[in-house]
Amino acid sequence: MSLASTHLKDLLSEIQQGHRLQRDDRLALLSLKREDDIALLFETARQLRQKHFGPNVFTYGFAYTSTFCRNNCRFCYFRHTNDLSQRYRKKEVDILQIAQVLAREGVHLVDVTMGEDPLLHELHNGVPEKLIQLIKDIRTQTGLPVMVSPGVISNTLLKGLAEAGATWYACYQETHNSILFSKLRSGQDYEERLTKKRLAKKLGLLIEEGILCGVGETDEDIADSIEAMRILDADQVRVMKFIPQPGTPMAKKAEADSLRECLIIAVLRLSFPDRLIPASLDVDGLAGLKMRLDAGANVITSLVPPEYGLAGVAHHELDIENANRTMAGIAPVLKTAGLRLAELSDYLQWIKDRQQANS
Ligand code: SAM
Ligand code: MD0
Ligand code: SF4
Repeated sequence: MSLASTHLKDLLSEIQQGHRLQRDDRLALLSLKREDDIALLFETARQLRQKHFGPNVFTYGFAYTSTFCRNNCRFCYFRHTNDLSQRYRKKEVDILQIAQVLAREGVHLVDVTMGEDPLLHELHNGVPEKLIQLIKDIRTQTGLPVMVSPGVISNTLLKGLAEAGATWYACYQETHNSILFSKLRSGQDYEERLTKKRLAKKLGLLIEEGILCGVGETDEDIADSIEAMRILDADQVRVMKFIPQPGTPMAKKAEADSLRECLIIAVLRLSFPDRLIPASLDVDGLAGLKMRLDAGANVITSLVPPEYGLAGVAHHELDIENANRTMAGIAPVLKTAGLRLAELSDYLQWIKDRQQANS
């Protein structure tokens, strides 16, 4: 589907006036090729972000606490059968120290992410206590909101995490094409993964839904994902381009195009003007930050403190030990993008408003 430039201008100005994007509009925008058309789309995305958030950007610290995983996702470096990936499991005391370092740096949230590590699911008196206690401790010691990204967990653990004071449950479907899902997340249940997010929402958690691009999806699949995110009423929505990982079945697949990720970020912004959309440092490192912010993202994720032996996900090393994924690293980029770090109170207010809207 192609869109003449005059129609594009009309469509974008309608969107600015509150017109809700239809599936055909999304498909047309996703297929834009001309540089100046894409620039116009990004400009509209920035204007919508400005309308809802002003120049404020939020920042998320990232702690990948265990790289052990029982799953075998074809795209992931940490898949169970990848002998090349180095495994570690951080101790509670070290994770708390990392959380405090992040808090002192001034991030707005700590994202506690992990592989589906069987040890995390161990029961103590019938309760999977370890992660619940960790979240409680991070909450009391930092006072910051916490996101948990543990993959598919039991309903008991999910409920325990909500009660422990977690604010967010992040769990990305990657695609809402169930056939492609089965190829990517082989051996995993599409409905089960989706249902955890619905339950999390019912439990009062905010939820983040996400997709990958460059994994064999079509524009129609992306449009379907956006519709699925809308039905899920996700509070934060993301896309990340696929990065090929050594030792995995998709190691030789070509790396996706960053511009395509940015195009999808912009269409997400037009579809969800008042929601949070990440620009992840995990994908193209610090060098890729400005283009994602320019496409309408308003959260910088995957800030990782150096010297703690922490890994990233899409890039397990890029820009970590050189301290590029820190507040000091991102500060100049924010400035050139004409944005500023939000106050913590702004972030807490946004959370409160979303929780109220959800209840
Ligand atoms: N194990 C949990 C799970 O899978 O939900 C939490 C980890 S979560 C941070 C892993 C996410 O990183 C995946 O859902 C996927 O979106 C992204 N990811 C993993 N491998 C990637 C790769 N090679 N390129 C880009 N993104 C990747
Ligand atoms: C990121 N590396 O934000 C993190 C991760 C998990 N909630 C997030 C994918 O890019
Ligand atoms: Fe495990 Fe998550 Fe990687 Fe899949 S994406 S292999 S569930 S860590």
